[in-house]
Amino acid sequence: MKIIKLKGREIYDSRTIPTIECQIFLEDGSSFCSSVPEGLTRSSHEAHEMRDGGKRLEGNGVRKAIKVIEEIIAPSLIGLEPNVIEMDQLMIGLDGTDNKEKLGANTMLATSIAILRAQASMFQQEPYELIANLCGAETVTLPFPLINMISGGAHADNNLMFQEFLILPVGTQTFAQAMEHAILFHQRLKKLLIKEGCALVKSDEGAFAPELKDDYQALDLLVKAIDSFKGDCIFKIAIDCAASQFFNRKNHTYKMSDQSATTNDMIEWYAQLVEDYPIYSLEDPLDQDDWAGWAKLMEVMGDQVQIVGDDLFATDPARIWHGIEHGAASAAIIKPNQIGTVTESLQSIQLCQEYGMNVMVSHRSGETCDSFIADLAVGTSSGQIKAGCCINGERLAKYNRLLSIEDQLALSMLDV
Ligand code: 2PG
Ligand code: MG
Repeated sequence: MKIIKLKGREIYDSRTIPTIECQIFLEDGSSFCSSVPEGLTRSSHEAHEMRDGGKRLEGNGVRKAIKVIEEIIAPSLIGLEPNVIEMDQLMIGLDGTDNKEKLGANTMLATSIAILRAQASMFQQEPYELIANLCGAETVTLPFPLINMISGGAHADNNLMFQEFLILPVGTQTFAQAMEHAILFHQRLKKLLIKEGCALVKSDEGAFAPELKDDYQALDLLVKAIDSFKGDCIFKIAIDCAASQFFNRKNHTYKMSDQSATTNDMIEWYAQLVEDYPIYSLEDPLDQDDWAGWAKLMEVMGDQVQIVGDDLFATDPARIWHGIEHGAASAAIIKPNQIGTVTESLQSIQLCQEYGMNVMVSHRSGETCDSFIADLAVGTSSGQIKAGCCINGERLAKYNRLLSIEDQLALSMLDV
């Protein structure tokens, strides 16, 4: 089934920033769409995002990206059958730069995901089934969700230093049950915040963004909500510190409220935090280029808590490999738009899995309703996913897709 046309379209993400949608048409009249998200706290190691610049839409328009899809990529794909691995290679060749400067990671990823969907449908497969095939996997598993409940940092208009305070429901048998517990938690936390007199302001990812005394109060609120379940549902806490945001590159210190802290101070402080709170995971606890600090942190607490690299790795297999060699983290965040193609995202995941590093597939803070990352998490059996709070359509699109996949897998097991 050959590709007959590619179309690019400018749509808006959850922050009202323009983003690119790609639609691929096949000769039987079917078509497949995909759109890509956009990050706010971007790693400086992410691939290039193509935007128009200039005055229109504050420079964020994606008309150039539309032109790239329709005038540069389309002529190379039209007349061929969709094949994501081959076509990703083709686009990487067309781009020819180290960081997708010419075609744009946003442009390439939108096209790559649409190709994957078209290819899957040709074989009457779901996208996650094709992903599992591409990875040579015979079985798949559902990930467990890490759900953002309180936001701070650059994602919220409040005084909290850390970007995300997430919870993960533990001890549940199914994804559906984990979601049930998360939803109950969200309701419980809402009541607690009302009781504390906090305004129910929402962050970019739909999480609560209350004005609190400090980050400890956010953690205390989560613990209070956890305790209120009296063991009926069990939760652990995860934090995305997004430390590059409060790192001062000039004097190599971290700004914590009024004080400045060295890497060693930060490590000591995290060690205490992990003692005091039921923390399962710390994402980006240190700056994205503080490799030595990360390795030290791993030595001190790597066996007690999952240490996750997001800005550190930027989904780049080369940086992940460096991290593996230097023992810098025990998990990697995978955000396909940091690298720009499905194929390279799969390479990063497989590299982690081969060398015993955990994988957490992730959304971005500016999202569309595209649910590709849900299929990516299942098809690669990533084990973990974070897609924001369990509220707002663009976040629920991912969680609901996972519910639907779990349901399909249960049905197909019954069929056998
Ligand atoms: C993160 C993400 C998503 P952003 O840091 O993990 O939660 O934020 O998309 O702004 O980089
Ligand atoms: Mg992060």
